[in-house]
This record gives sequence, C-alpha cells and structure tokens, in this order.
Amino acid sequence: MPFFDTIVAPITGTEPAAVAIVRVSGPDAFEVARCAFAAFPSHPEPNRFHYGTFANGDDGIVLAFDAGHGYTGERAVEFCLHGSRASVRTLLARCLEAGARLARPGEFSQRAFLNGRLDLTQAEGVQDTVNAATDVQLRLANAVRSGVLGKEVAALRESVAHLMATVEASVDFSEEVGEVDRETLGVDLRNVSARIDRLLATAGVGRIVRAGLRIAIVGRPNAGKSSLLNTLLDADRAIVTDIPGTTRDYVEERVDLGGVPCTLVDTAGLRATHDPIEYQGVERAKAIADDADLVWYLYDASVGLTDEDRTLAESFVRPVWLVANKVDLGLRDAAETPHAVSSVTRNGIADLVSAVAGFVAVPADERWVAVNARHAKCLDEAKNALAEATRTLAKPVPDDMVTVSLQRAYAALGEITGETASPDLIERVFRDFCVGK
Ligand SMILES: Nc1nc2c(ncn2[C@@H]2O[C@H](COP(=O)(O)OP(=O)(O)O)[C@@H](O)[C@H]2O)c(=O)[nH]1
Ligand SMILES: [Mg+2]
Repeated sequence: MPFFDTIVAPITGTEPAAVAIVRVSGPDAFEVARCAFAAFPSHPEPNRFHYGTFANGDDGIVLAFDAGHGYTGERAVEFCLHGSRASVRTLLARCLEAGARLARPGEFSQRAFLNGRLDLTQAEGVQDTVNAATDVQLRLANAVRSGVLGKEVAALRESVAHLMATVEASVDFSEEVGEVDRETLGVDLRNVSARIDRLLATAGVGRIVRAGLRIAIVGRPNAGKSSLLNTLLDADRAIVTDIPGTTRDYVEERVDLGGVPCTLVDTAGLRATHDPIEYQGVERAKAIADDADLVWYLYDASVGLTDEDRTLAESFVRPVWLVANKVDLGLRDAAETPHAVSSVTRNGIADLVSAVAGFVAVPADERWVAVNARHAKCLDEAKNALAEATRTLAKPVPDDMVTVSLQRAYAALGEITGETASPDLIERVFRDFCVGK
C-alpha cells in the first residue's frame, strides 16, 4: 500500500540525552534528508551509514534504508545526532520545511504493519517491548514481537480454512466427494476449539505480566505493612511508626519482584475506629483488597495468628496469603506459617519474592506467549462461532449452513493478526502507541 506523505519524528526519548535519533519515512525521505544533511549521497546504499554535518551545524551519522529494508518497509532515513533540545528541534524544523510532516503516535509501526513488515500482534509486541520494565515483561514482549503468537493464530486460521474448503467441496461436488462427514468435522472442530482454549488460558497471566500483579498488603495496625512495602521498594516510601493507625490512606507503588511487575498497595490497618478519616481508610483497604489479584494478610509473627486475624483474613474474596512479619522477634506457630519475613532484617523476603513468581507461574519455555485483552476478545468470538458450527452440525439442515459460522471464526482470528481488521480497529491499536514508534 503506497503512502504519499513523508513523516518525521524523534524515535528516542526526551531530550536532553547524549544522542537522539530522528526518523524520516516515506517516498520523499531521501529528498528530505538531502535538505537536512548536505552530504547525503545521490544514490545511498541501503544499510550503510554516512558521517557528516547537519544543516543545523550539529554532526552525526545518517542511516539510509531503501524500500523493503527499514522498520517501516518504505524509504527511510535515520539521523543520529546529539540529543539536545535545540539540535533535535532545529533538525525537525528543517525536515518539515523540506516537506515532511510530523508523525502521529504509532504511525511508523502502523506503516510497518500496512507494508506487511509486521502482523498486528508483532506490532503490539513492539509496543510491549517499549513498555517492558521487568525481565518477564521483556520475555513476553520478545516472544510476541518475534511472531510466535501470530504464527499460532495463522495456523488456527489455516485449520478453519481447511474445514471450510472441505465443506464447500462436499456441497459443490457432492457426487465426487460425497456428503460432509459430520462426525469427522465435529472432531476437527473440537480440536481447533481446544487449541483456541489453550491460547485463551494464557489471558490471565498475559494481563498480569502486562499490567502488573496487584498485591494489597492488609492486616491489623502495627503488623508492619508499611515497613514491608518500604523494604520491598528499598525506599522510605510509607510512614512507619509504632503508633497504631499511622497509615490512614493507601500508598501504591510499582515494583519489580523477581522479574514480575507488581503494584504493592499499603493500606490502613484494619480495626474498629471512631476516627472518621481512619474509618474511611479501613473501608478503602477492604475495597482495595477485593480489587487486588493477591492479598497479603500481615500479622505479628511473635504474637501468632489470632482468631480475629483469621476471621479478617477469611473475609476477603481474592486469594489470601498469611504473611507473618517480625520473625526477628520470634515465630509462634512456625508449622502453619508458609510466609515468614522480617521487614527489618529482610529475613524471608527473598522467599516471598520467589513465591510471587510461582504464583504468576510464567512457564520457563523460551517460546512462551500470552495473549492480551484484544486477542482474547477475538479468540472468544472465534470459539463461539465454532460452537455455533458444532450445534448446526447436529441439526437436520444443509451442510453449507456450517460455512457461515466457520467464516465468522475465520474472520475473528484474522482480526488478531490484522488481515481482517477494519481500518477503525487498526487506528485504535496504533493510537495507544507512543510518539516515534
Ligand atoms: N522488629 C521488627 N519490627 C518491625 C518489623 N516490621 C515493622 N516493625 C515495627 O513495627 C512498627 C509498626 O510498623 P508499621 O510498618 O508502621 O506497621 P503498619 O501499621 O502495619 O503499617 C514500627 O515500629 C516498625 O518499626 C519487623 O520485621 N521487625
Ligand atoms: Mg502503615
């Protein structure tokens, strides 16, 4: 698909920085480059760099990509210059004067997709890569970007296409091919459906790895909730005192726990109170716990879990871990304590962190992928369409009635990789990208 305008944007982060990269992409990329960089050759060799001085007096290198070579798949040039605000601004201005226009967020990736350099999942993988803050996020992003997910979805689509072809052949050439073997078709449908289910089953982990695991730290006042938050953050984030009821609002921080992105929420200590502010804090703590992926119920290890603790811990709807804190002061009921830590000596903290990785259960397989919410929605649609096809098979209706449902499944799967995605959907996917990506 040809594009008639040439776009430009910095593809590196905010200035000032040592170096910035400005990308120009589109049919006039080389002409624009010549205006901004006098030494740009009349016949640039692809994948070569050229050193020289830019029109703004800064110096650096320029990479030239002919159509089919660069990220976007169209003619492109990348300027590597000093990352000062002035240098980037004046170079951009020069490119705009030369006829380029500023790229919209995600527009380079959108062109890469429309030029067939990436499927839609891979483009999302690029965005996942840019957003990756932890090891596990990077692993997932790498897998999605490399096309593992896109290939699996394409294979599913291929299977559905094969079933459609079988049905159509039976309908069109029933004399030669014979009637549709409904039993075999039913088995095939179940197999495809099971493969869709396997992908759908990764949606939960996919959400957690992309958005972060929300952990609510709850417990009675003085259990050491704020101390545990600070210890895990390696920072004095929340106020710690020996006066019960210090934390009256909640404190929320993102933290990398063994490669898993987490959001820790320190909450007000749970107790009956007449203080209206503290009361609101307690109510809020309960709401936060019910909204979390995991609840850590903290209690004083040297005192042990009281009946009141047990009742409180059982009142939450989300999975609850009993975490005994202050083990440096002693540990009662050691046998019943799966998680025992000290926020002061850091005893047991490493085990708690690895338990989080175990809870999220990311497989060790390098090719492991997990779907995002958009993929899951399409997979659900495909699954429902296949279920509809199965129901149709059981009815005394003509064979080609099944085709309609199969086509629906085929289209839903194609939305994941982008083949059947509407322009509107494509816009929506790329709108969430950052400028320069
Ligand atoms: N010895 C010891 N004291 C702790 C530990 N964690 C917290 N504390 C102390 O317990 C008191 C209450 O801690 P804080 O974090 O404010 O508890 P919160 O009310 O649950 O947030 C403070 O005096 C802390 O220094 C621990 O692991 N060991
Ligand atoms: Mg506190």
